Amino acid sequence: MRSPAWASIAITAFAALANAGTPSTLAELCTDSIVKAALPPSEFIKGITIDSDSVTTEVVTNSSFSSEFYPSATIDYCNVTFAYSHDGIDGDQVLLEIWLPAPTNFKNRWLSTGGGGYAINSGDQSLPGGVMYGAASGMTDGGFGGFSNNADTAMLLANGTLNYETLYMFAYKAHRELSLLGKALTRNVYGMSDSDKLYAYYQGCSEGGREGWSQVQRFGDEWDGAIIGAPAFRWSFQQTQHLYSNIVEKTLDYYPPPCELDKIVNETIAACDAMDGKVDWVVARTDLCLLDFDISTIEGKPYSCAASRGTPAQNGTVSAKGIEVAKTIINGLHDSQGRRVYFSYQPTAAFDDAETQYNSTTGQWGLDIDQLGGEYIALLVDKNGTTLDSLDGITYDTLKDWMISGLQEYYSTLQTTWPDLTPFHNAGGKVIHFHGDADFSIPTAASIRYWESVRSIMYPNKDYNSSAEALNEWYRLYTVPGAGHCATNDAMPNGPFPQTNMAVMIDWVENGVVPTTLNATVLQGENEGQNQQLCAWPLRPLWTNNGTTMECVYNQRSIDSWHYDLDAVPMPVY
Ligand SMILES: *[C@@H]1O[C@H](CO)[C@@H](O)[C@H](O)[C@H]1NC(C)=O
Ligand SMILES: *[C@@H]1O[C@H](CO)[C@@H](O)[C@H](O)[C@H]1NC(C)=O
Ligand SMILES: *[C@@H]1O[C@H](CO)[C@@H](O)[C@H](O)[C@H]1NC(C)=O
Ligand SMILES: *[C@@H]1O[C@H](CO)[C@@H](O)[C@H](O)[C@H]1NC(C)=O
Ligand SMILES: *[C@@H]1O[C@H](CO)[C@@H](O)[C@H](O)[C@H]1NC(C)=O
Ligand SMILES: *[C@@H]1O[C@H](CO)[C@@H](O)[C@H](O)[C@H]1NC(C)=O
Ligand SMILES: *[C@@H]1O[C@H](CO)[C@@H](O)[C@H](O)[C@H]1NC(C)=O
Ligand SMILES: *[C@@H]1O[C@H](CO)[C@@H](O)[C@H](O)[C@H]1NC(C)=O
Ligand SMILES: *[C@@H]1O[C@H](CO)[C@@H](O)[C@H](O)[C@H]1NC(C)=O
Ligand SMILES: *[C@@H]1O[C@H](CO)[C@@H](O)[C@H](O)[C@H]1NC(C)=O
Ligand SMILES: [Ca+2]
Repeated sequence: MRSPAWASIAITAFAALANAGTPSTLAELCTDSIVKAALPPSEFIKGITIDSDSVTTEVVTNSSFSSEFYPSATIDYCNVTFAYSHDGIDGDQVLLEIWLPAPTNFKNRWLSTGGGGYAINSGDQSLPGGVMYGAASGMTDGGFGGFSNNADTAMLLANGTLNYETLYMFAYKAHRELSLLGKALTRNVYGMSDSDKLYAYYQGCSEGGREGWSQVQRFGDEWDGAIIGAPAFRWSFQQTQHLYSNIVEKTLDYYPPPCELDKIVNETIAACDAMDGKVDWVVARTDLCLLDFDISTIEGKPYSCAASRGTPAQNGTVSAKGIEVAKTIINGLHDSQGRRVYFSYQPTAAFDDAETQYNSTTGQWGLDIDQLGGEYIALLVDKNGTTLDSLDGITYDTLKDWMISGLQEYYSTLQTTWPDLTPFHNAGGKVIHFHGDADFSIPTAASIRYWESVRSIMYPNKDYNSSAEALNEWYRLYTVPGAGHCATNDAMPNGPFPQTNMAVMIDWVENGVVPTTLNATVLQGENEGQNQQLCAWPLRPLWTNNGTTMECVYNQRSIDSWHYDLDAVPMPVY
């Protein structure tokens, strides 16, 4: 299905315009009439009507952007927006915003971009990362009522009634429509012929990473390359585990002052820094840290934090209870029979989910229900709101039940861990997948588990090393030393971040340059600007020669530490 019938319909419809001459400047290209003429016809996707009167165009020049996801750049583009609707749904309207580079800068590339949390786009933040590489770049509002409306605001029609169109749009349908419509418009507006190759890329992190996988898993032959950071997939497990830290606190009846947990993180970094062979206040081997460092040794160390907005100054010594809370969180969710349900963040990750709140009346720290975890339960399990007011009666076994019932209820929509990527692979697609080693919102092991699922499902007859090698030819996973959730980390400022992924992906797809290691840059601190390379799983980084040479090594013990037997779940969890 690479060249469906509608492609030639669209090209024919555009012929009149092409004859009149393809626009050669941004100003010529960026008019309502040119864009209207380049829209694909309404029958292009069955059940979709494009509102050609809704087209807006605006030339934007000399616009500067900086981001951790692309190098700083100043760009010119045409800002195009238009609306379409799904036939048979009253009042339905979906908005697309597409930034078109000037014709002389266009390099036959399309980029789809995603969102974060319950957002399906990142506003103006992601589109520059395509335009600067000559890609027409697009985002969608998902039909949720505007680009700044998140899916959660449209998910309930009434209490008890889920909006299934919103669910499916958020899960994968909106991105499918964005890429089909965006690519067709791009081909037409730049006068590309049927035989011209339009390279199709995806870039997104967190929920945006899940959205990327939703496309790669279902519409594999639509993509040449997907850049996916820390994806929020395995949805029912991922969202529910946000509440695990709270239930640990409740079960152990101890609500640590934030400063105490901060101290545990700092001492863990100090203790594990050198395990990677380089003393640089970056823990590149959180696997060895998990295996070889016992955080009990931190008990009794004094901590002190100044007062800041809403929180008083905190002084004390790390308590046995504080250590027990931290250890139980790192150990991951187990049910009442001691069987493993899920896994947790790596040591050195901040304890964000365990954040407590101060009661100035009592002078005590108490429960602060994690917003993302609470929202999943209120919105998609209870279906009657977006916040959870209480965790009364909730136990480790309740969390297990929510993970398993959610696996079933959202298997075909939000779960997003379908492990057979054969169509994508057969079409020549490439994936760069990365995940911060100190991610405090999505466990790093969540990404490792998925890569391993794809490996074992797609190469069932090969041994570990040969299947890993085969998968790495087209899907590579890198952990990012010191990085937090889809970002650099102030607690380990000397860590690298892969800022040039789009350039690396283009080199891989279009020039065959395999990213054996992933290009990364230190983006803050005293070594700002320094280049570092990230190892591809299952190899792990190890510095030698007093921290001057990095190698990517095979270490069975480390690899094994990332693999979990979820024996409390009576189903495969990919
Ligand atoms: C482009 O923007 C920069 C600052 O962002 C400004 O210094 C420069 O004059 C602008 N150039 C043009 C042609 O507008
Ligand atoms: C693009 O155009 C739309 C519609 O006019 C507008 O709402 C949006 O703010 C514009 N975006 C930029 C970055 O100019
Ligand atoms: C659901 O109920 C809550 C409070 O009971 C109310 O605030 C909210 O607006 C209701 N949501 C919808 C979609 O009706
Ligand atoms: C942890 O280290 C950071 C610097 O990386 C510092 O700002 C913070 O105060 C430390 N926290 C504690 C509790 O010592
Ligand atoms: C906490 O200790 C610091 C010194 O580390 C001191 O300046 C501060 O007054 C103490 N605060 C409280 C509330 O005891
Ligand atoms: C603080 O504690 C008091 C006394 O137990 C209680 O009445 C109040 O609701 C608490 N405040 C918050 C914000 O939890
Ligand atoms: C939402 O539904 C749950 C489960 O039925 C119920 O326990 C809870 O009280 C409801 N919350 C609201 C605000 O209606
Ligand atoms: C896999 O390859 C590594 C070297 O890359 C080697 O050390 C290891 O023994 C191999 N494992 C097996 C099972 O062959
Ligand atoms: C790799 O990153 C460095 C900065 O660390 C940058 O100068 C270089 O252009 C990048 N390489 C690619 C292929 O983007
Ligand atoms: C190792 O490197 C550190 C700084 O990175 C330096 O202080 C130390 O002298 C070096 N040791 C040797 C033996 O070269
Ligand atoms: Ca180190």
